[in-house]
Amino acid sequence: MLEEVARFLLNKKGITKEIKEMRHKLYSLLEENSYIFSRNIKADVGVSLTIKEESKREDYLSIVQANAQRVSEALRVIEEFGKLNGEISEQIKTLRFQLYEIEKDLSLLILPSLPDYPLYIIVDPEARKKDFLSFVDELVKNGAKIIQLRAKNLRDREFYSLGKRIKSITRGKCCFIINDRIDLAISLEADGVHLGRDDLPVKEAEKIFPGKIIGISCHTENDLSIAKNENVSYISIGPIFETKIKKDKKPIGLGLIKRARKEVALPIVAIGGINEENIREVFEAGADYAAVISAIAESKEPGKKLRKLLKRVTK
Ligand code: TZP
Ligand code: MG
Repeated sequence: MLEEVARFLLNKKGITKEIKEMRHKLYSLLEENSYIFSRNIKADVGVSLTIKEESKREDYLSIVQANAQRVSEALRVIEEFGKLNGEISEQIKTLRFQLYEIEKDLSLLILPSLPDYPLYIIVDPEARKKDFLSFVDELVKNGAKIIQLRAKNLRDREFYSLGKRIKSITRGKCCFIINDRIDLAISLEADGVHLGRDDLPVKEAEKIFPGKIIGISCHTENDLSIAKNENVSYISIGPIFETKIKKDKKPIGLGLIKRARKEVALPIVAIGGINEENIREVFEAGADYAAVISAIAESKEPGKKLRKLLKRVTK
């Protein structure tokens, strides 16, 4: 099943090959040890046992998770029985750990992801008071690939109509994310939502906004360990540097990005006080994306500013 997902759904040669090799290795280990002959379908009392959850899966991600779980349980059983005759057990254990990596890689490939483009631009009408829509338009014309609409103080109707206009500017050109408001993300048919620690839990968001990008904010080590176990497309970490947008939040520096890079496979978006001078530091620390508000919103030539920031991290 995992091989089919990698091969036919994701079209990924590398991971398909890895799973195939793993399968062959397992067969040869089992054959060498005559395990295959212990199988007896007719007399197997487990054949007719199915549990309700097995007959329904919500999405591809749950198929991968359920099947990886089955493979892992099967390997565990062989590993235990294998202890009776020595070395096969260790080899099966290696396969089991390899399986965990495969499950993680497949899950990441299945979750919808942010475009492969280092700038995550947050547009906020409070940070850019004049010509807001032409400002957004200029960013898209200058190649922006990720735009998040953040509007903490707009009423629903205003948020919605602003969102509609941004949706039409970004359509087909740029990934459009909504901050905080999953209800508006749904009604605007955005590509994703960014949730803070006080917003709807990811598990609930997944149910009502399936197959979409869900990102969450992390400020502490604890946030990070929670995020590790959630089906999110990315995590944001910050504020990294001093920022006037969140004056009440103390900057956390680059440490959490470095730790996250070692501990989680999820894409990392660095945020907070990022500008031309310091943008390289966040990528050097391990971030995959830099999110910016003021650096671009306060520029007289936002398109030019975007290109300058991009140049700092791509040359
Ligand atoms: N979350 C953490 S810092 C921040 C948010 C929304 C503000 C980022 O704005 P700026 O102007 O790029 O510092
Ligand atoms: Mg928020």
